[in-house]
Amino acid sequence: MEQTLSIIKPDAVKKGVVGKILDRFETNGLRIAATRKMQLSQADAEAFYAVHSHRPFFKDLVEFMISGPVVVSVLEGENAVLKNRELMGATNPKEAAAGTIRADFAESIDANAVHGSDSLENAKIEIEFFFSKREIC
Ligand code: IDP
Ligand code: MG
Repeated sequence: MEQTLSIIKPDAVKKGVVGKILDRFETNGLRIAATRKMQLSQADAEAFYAVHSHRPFFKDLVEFMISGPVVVSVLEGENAVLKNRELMGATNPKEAAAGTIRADFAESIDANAVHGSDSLENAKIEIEFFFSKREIC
């Protein structure tokens, strides 16, 4: 049993597809162990995406992530990290496989609807960034 962190990004929250995206997780064997809607601060977004701080798109990424509320969730299930990445589809929605969340709900590589942890190690760090132990059940 694994846990992974999901973020429904501001573009998808604005579009009103939070329920549709959470349904994809539940329908595909990922249980919602914790979830919260919140507005990230600039410091939150910079800290969360610190690994990308040297990338040319970092400033735009932070600006986008604070442009409106997000929905953060802990997803739990067998192979949850990889399963969530498969459900999400490729980073660039134009390259995302048909039927994936990004293919169906995202417009561009900047506004690409969802974040998902890319490894079990990063999942642990990202979950701790957003949730206390007693919020995950
Ligand atoms: P991921 O979200 O599929 O794991 P990462 O490479 O970890 O992709 O990048 C984090 C986020 O940064 C992406 O989801 C996307 O929003 C943004 N991003 C990545 N590459 C680019 C780019 O080349 N231009 C603009 N934004 C990018
Ligand atoms: Mg990533």
